[in-house]
Amino acid sequence: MDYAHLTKPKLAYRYEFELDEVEEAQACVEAHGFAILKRVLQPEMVEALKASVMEVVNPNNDMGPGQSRTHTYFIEQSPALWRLLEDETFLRVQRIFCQAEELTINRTAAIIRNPGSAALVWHSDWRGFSTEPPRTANDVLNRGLWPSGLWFYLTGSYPAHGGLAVIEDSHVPDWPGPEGFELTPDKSSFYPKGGEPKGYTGFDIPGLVPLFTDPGDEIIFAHRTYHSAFPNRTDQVRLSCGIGLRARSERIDAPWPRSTLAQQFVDALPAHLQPMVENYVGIDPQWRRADAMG
Ligand SMILES: O=C(O)CCC(=O)C(=O)O
Ligand SMILES: [Fe+2]
Repeated sequence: MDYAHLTKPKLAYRYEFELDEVEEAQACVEAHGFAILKRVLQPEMVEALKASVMEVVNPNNDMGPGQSRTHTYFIEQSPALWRLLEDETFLRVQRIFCQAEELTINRTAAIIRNPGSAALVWHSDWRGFSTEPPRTANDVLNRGLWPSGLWFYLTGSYPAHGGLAVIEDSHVPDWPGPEGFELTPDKSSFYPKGGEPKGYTGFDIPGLVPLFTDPGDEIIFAHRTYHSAFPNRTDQVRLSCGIGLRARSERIDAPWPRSTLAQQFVDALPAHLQPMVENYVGIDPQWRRADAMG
C-alpha cells in the first residue's frame, strides 16, 4: 500500500506553530496530544545531524534496502547533538514542552529507515499503564508524564517517506482506542474489534493525523499519544533523531550501571553542561528484571 495520495489534513484547530508561539504549541499538546513547532533547527544544524545519524547509526554502511535501524543512546556518540544542549532557543522551547525550568536528558534516539522499510505497529511509548515493577529498560525510562516525542525528522516527515502519524486526542487517561478498535490487553496498541488482539499496522483509522514537516521542524507528542510511521516508499533514506528531556526533579533510579560509553559522554561534557546530565542513567537495552526471565 502506498500513502503518497494522503494530503495534509485540515483540522478544526491549529497544530503547527512558530518559535514565538511555543506556549500555544504546548496548549495544543495538552488539548490534542501533539503539535509541530516550525523551524527549531537552523539548516546547518540539520545537515550536521543528518551526517551524524548516518555515521553513528550505520558506521559500517551495511544496511540493505528495506532495512531500518534504531540507535537508543545516540547522544553518547553524537557530538553534533551536544551542540543543541548549548542552544538557548532549543532549551527555551524544551522548558515549555517539559513544563520545567531545569531539565536533564532522559533518553535519546536516532533512526535510519531505508527506502522500502515497512510501516511500524501503532503504539504508545508510555510504560505507565501497568503498575507492575519495570521489566525492561523502556519500562524504566518511559514511565513519567514528560513528553514522549521530541523528534526531528531531518529529511522531513510525510506519508510516502515513512513519516510519522498520530491519533489525535489519544493522550488522555482511559482513552478507549479509536472507534471500531479495541486496545490490546497491555494498552500498548489496538486492533480492529472482533479481530486478534495484536498491534495494528494499517492507516485506515478514525482520528489519524499524518504529519507533514520540513527538516528543521520539531514534532512533539505527549507521553501516552498513540503513533506509528508509514512505510518509506520514496527513494530517499529517512533520517530522524530525538532528544527526550525531563524535569531534573524527576529522579530515575536505574537498575543498571552507567555504561562505559554513557560515562565517557558525561565526562566529556563541559562543566556548564553537567546539570543537563544530572541523573542521566543511559540505557541498558538488554536489561530485564531478574524474575521476569523464563
Ligand atoms: O520511526 C518513527 O517514525 C517513530 C519511531 C517510534 O515511534 C519509536 O521508536 O518508538
Ligand atoms: Fe514510538
